Amino acid sequence: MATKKKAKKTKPAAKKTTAKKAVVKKAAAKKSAAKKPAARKAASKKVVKAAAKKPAPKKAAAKANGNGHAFPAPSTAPWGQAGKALEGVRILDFTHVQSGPTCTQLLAYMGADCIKIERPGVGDITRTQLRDVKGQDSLYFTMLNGNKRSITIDSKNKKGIEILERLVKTCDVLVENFAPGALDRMGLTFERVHELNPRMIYASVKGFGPGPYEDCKVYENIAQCAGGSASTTGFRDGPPLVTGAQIGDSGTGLHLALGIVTALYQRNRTGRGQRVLCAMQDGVLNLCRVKLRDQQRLKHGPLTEYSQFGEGIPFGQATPRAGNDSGGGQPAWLLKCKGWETDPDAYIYFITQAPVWAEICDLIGKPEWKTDPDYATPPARLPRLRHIFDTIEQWTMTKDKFEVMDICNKFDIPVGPILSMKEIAEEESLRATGTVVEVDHPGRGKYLTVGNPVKLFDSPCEVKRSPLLGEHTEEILTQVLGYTDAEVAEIKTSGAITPPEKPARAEAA
Ligand code: CAO
Repeated sequence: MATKKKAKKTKPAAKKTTAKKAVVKKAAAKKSAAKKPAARKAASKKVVKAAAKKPAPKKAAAKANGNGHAFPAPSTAPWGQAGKALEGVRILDFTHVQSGPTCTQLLAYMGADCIKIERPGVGDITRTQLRDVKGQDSLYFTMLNGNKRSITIDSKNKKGIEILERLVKTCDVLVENFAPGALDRMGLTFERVHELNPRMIYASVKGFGPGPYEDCKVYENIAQCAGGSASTTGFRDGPPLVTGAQIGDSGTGLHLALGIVTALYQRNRTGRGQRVLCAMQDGVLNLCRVKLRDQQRLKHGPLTEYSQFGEGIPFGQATPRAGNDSGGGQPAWLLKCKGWETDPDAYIYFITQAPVWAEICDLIGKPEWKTDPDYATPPARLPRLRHIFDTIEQWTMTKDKFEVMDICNKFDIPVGPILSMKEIAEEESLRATGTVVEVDHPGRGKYLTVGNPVKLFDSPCEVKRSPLLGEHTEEILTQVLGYTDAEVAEIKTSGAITPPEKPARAEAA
């Protein structure tokens, strides 16, 4: 009984929303009633309908609220003490590997209660991948699953499905990134989930959207290749290259997070959830938008900001690889700095921004370029970029990358040092802002993770360690789902939350 009571307590989302609706209705009713005394007696529902039809009350609301919507009065709580942005949102996190976990970790950072479902005895495959500490959860896992709770459920066990369906009823968002069809095979089709909980937002990452490849499994680099990134990365005379930034996985996770919060926002109005789908190919292409821009520009002549133009090399049919060219309207290149012979990261990215051209000329000892017609204007410089950057490099090679940065910043010349991961890990300013965070883990000890890169000033982020496999199973069964102790004991013998007798196939790479 006690546990059931607790379970009821832990359903704030639905209650809050209903309460919020009531406030909205009441506010609208008040305004409407002020104009039309006859309506005063009407039920708040009717008043809202009337407000929608008649322009006068709408105007009144707009006057009061700026854009015509009724909102709660601004909180008087001090900044950061009015609750987290996504407090009250509960997520059924059926994600694994990288793309899905990136999304749900971010939502958990924003305050959502993220319940990660893992296979008993196995868990997310990344727990054991690329292990650095024997027998402990890997950094691959721990850095993508902070701020979450873990429950083990065998989704192929009858009782397991029953527990999952109970979770569906109490969550706001289901996030998954299984291979196409896997969730359907568990019986958790969108239709079934929507039937159980019409408010559920059902969010998926897949490799490809509907089309010829929709059934394919996809990993990071496949998405980079299929989304246009690889063909436009690297040097012209070399093969396509994948990038270190995980734009296929983490990039798509970010897109999905935006889709989810947008769907939550729409649900406030419609009362119903919806499907949200992010295909990794689409996510990568979205990040490569400027390269599709260049593809279309090719029809109208050479891409003059690409160094291949200055080198007199003709363009082909497709956007070429641009090496370290800027990709924007301000020519730029990567230049060696002092120590480059031994330090692989002794480089600086140097942008010859037009408004500071005169300062650049003075700095590198070429004041005559300020007035020389071959160098004085951006179009004149385009065919000579190679020579210009070689000359600037003669100057940067006399200083280390931080000296170049300091000197150039004084003149507002945009430059950026190549920072190694070692330098980033040790960078104090990133620690100070919570972008790099050290957390303590009971198994592996202290480790660094990337905190919330999005800073919300009224929803500060506290980064917590990742959960151990099944660490919160009992807590979730009793406190969230309301199972009694006797029922939990029964669940324990059903095989729904414990590994099957025959160990699952070892999947770690
Ligand atoms: N209990 C029981 N079974 C479970 C379970 C649980 N709690 N959780 C997962 N499973 C099962 C699934 O039901 C599925 O079984 P069936 O195929 O028999 O139905 C199985 O585990 C494996 O799912 P999967 O096919 O998704 O996993 P995989 O390792 O073979 O493939 C990946 C991995 C990433 C290629 C695939 O999931 C995928 O393409 N996902 C979509 C794209 C994506 O997110 N890619 C990014 C990955 S990060 O680089």
